[in-house]
Amino acid sequence: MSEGIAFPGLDRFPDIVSALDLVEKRMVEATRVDDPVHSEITAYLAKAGGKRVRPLLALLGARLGGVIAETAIEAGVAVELIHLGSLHHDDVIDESPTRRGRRSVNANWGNSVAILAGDLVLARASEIGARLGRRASELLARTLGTIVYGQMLELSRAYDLESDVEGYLEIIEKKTASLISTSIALGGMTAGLEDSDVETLAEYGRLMGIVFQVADDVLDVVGSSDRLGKPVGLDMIEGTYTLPVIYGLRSDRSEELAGILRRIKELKMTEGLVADDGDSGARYAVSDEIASAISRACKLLVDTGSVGASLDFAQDRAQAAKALLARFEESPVVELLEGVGEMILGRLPKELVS
Ligand code: GRG
Repeated sequence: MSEGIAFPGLDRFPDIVSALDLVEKRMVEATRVDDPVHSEITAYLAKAGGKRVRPLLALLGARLGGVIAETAIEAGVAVELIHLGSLHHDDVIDESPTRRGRRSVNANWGNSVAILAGDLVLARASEIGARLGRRASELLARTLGTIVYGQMLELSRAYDLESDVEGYLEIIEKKTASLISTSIALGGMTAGLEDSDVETLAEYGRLMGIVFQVADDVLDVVGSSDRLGKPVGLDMIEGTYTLPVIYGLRSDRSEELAGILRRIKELKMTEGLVADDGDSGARYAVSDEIASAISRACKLLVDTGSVGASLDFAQDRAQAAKALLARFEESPVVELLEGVGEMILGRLPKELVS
């Protein structure tokens, strides 16, 4: 199973907890088609769990403006459906055998069906967006375009040993932070917050989205495969050179790291990254040689301080996001939002987070 984020303190908000339940039900309903056979496919990922970070942020944004209205729940469904649609496509691109601890849609039904199911889910998100009005609908459509463009940039920079922090930031802002930003801003819009407050929430979400992705990228280096639900170092195998790797490539052991990364690429190209359909279900099968190269790379990234520097980068942004909330009156919701950075970074091994 992949790691989840616990949201301590959420039980103090029974209205948000019950709104999240409603989002859950509506989301599954929204992914159904006329017949049960195809519905099993189109609703498969919606039923597979997930942290529901985006709907939660939409609801918290709405709660900042007062009560959670029906439109806030719809906003929560729309943003999670966009997330789900992009996951369908992401798993096809990565040939991923698993998602959320289960076989992926593509592993079960093939790439064509997975792409179509993803498109259907996205179409349902845009129907809901249209019901929320033109401003919401434009924001959701723009965000979807941004996510797709971010993914195109990521693909075009695969295995690029010249990858830099600026380029990395551009990619993660687009592929991850844009939807997190939209989620909380849209929630605030549904509650009628003033434009300047909505803009602050959007910026808060952008910064937290960066924190979220950097934490994910650090986990790829220092996590355990059991808890991640995928092999450690998968990003390096796939040629996605994230912040710790970029720092490593600028460290005094850059040549050594570049050599390991070149070898991993060679092995990936010759061996592929096969899905092993064993008794325990689909999973990645990584050769001993790739695993040993990955383990050397990960150790180097920790020893050169590249992991630590990535965490500092994330922590700076988490603090900046928290500081933005000063414009809102103190309240339990603001307090919860102030703690989101710590929650995200709390997913990382304790000894890494100061
Ligand atoms: C939407 C047509 C279309 C294409 C999408 C593949 C692609 C283009 C974009 C990739 C977007 C993507 C998957 C970004 C990564 C975002 C991310 C951090 C995913 C993991 O999110 P979590 O941890 O997952 O919230 P859960 O399972 O908890 O929901």
